[in-house]
Amino acid sequence: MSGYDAIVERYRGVTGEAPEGLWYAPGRVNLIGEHTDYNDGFVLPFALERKAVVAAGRRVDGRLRLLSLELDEDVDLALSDLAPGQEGWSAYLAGVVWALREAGHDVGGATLVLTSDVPLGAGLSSSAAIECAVVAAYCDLYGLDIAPIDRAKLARVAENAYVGAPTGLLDQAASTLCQAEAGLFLDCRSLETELVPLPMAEQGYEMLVLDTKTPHSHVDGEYGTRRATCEEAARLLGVPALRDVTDLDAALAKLDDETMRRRVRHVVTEDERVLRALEVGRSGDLAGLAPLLTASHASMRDDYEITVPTVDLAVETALSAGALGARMTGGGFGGCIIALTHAGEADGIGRAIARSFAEAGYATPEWFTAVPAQGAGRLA
Ligand code: GAF
Repeated sequence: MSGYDAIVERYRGVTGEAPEGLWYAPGRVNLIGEHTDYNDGFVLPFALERKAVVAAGRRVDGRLRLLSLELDEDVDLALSDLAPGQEGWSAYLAGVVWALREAGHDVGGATLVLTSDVPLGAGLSSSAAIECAVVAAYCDLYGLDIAPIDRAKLARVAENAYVGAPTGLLDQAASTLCQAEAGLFLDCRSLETELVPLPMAEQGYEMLVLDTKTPHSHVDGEYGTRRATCEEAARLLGVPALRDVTDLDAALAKLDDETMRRRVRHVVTEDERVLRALEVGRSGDLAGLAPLLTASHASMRDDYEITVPTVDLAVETALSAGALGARMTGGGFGGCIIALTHAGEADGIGRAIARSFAEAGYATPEWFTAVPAQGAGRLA
């Protein structure tokens, strides 16, 4: 039985009926633009073929019944009891329903059966995929006319206010707005977007995504600390956000704290790298992305200090094994790297990294080749 048949069966098992539909939303890799979103800056992610899928149908009894295929768990909540602070996987679903109701949408209960093949805690937006799939389901089930960017914002409210992770808009925007065969350039202040064609196969490239198996989380303190330092730096510099720093040297000269200076340098140079990546995408020759990826990694390692030894070893090994450019992707402190390789070489580079991990005594990594996929929608 496929995963989707299994969620339909599970839905039938608890309600006695077929679901009203199946909705999905993908995980993502961020090609470039890390920790720039909450600084009002620029990001350039693309969606993965791996996705969260919900079998869903409305309920009239004011309850939310949430089931997870992989975790084999069953949560039954009254809509009137939904409140921030809920823990565990079900908070990502319940948080969306709470956010919709808080925003004034007149939505009732539902039964939602979830399956997902986005690896958890790997920095590939497994949580945003769940949230955005539930937003897509609820919009169709309850006839809500909500623009895609506003759907992403609602999903982010679930993540920030209900789950309690102080993230930016990157993940939910990617999961909702991405299109197949393209990256999504997003200006996180104006919310303007541009689709950036990524014809990797056509140009003889592949994108390796390798999970270091070092788990990462947004709910712990490091993410919030980075964010708070950026906000304090912007305050000291007298700008609304670090995106507004136009003269990096002058800004650094105004700051006394060395850690803060490094954080600012990362954010400002990373924004520049995203804009250069956008130019590369517009020019149509993807080779120009490679040095930007590697420079982004160095900046995350040395200035933002969000990489860890497994991630650094994976990037170093990828580059010495022939990758054209490589970087950690996502929030950091573990998770995945991406590497731009010549076509046919990604798997061998994955194996080279696995060997170097074995020598270093690290867990065995997992990897796949990513193709830019379509954002959230209805499956059936
Ligand atoms: C996580 C967050 F959820 C995003 O908002 C973003 O800040 C990212 O880390 C770092 O670029 O994925």
